Amino acid sequence: MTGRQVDRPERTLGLIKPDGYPVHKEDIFARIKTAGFEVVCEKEFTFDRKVAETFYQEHKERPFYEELVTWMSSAPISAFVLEKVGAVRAWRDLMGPTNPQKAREEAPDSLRALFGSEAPRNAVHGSDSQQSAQREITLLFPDVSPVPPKPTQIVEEE
Ligand code: RTP
Ligand code: MG
Repeated sequence: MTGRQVDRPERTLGLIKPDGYPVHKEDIFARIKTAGFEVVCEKEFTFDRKVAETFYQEHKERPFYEELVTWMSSAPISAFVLEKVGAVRAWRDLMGPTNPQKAREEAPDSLRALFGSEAPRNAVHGSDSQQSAQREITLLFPDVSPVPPKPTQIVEEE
């Protein structure tokens, strides 16, 4: 027997960026719930600049890095951990393409199409891989497990 492929839940990190928070928070969370995510935890805070630099370290050499870090640490945002089977991909699909204009053309129901304005102001962030999700969750929610707890095993007595 080859064994059955079981789709296990995973966790991802989402942000509502300064252009989306607080005005679109309610609408965004309504869509998150409709899409079947469990919201594991959520907090509202303003990025310390140093933490924002660490959060976006993969973009350090990119021309937009300084502007991005300055913008992201300029005002309160919402951060949350989402759980679902295939959560990383599912949350990125719900967000839509990075550029809101492209999102409106290609994925008009996506969050960035609906709530983003003009690049780089695209309302939401999502981890781009399970590895990024674990790094980002650990950075912003040190007390929260970046992976779902293992299901309790029920041992049947003979
Ligand atoms: P995110 O990390 O926010 O979920 O977005 P993403 O993966 O779709 O895009 P990424 O390449 O990781 O870029 C991070 C954020 O930087 C801003 N950006 N500005 N001016 C520009 O050319 C530019 N490119 C990206 C966006 O806010 C993007 O979400
Ligand atoms: Mg990214």
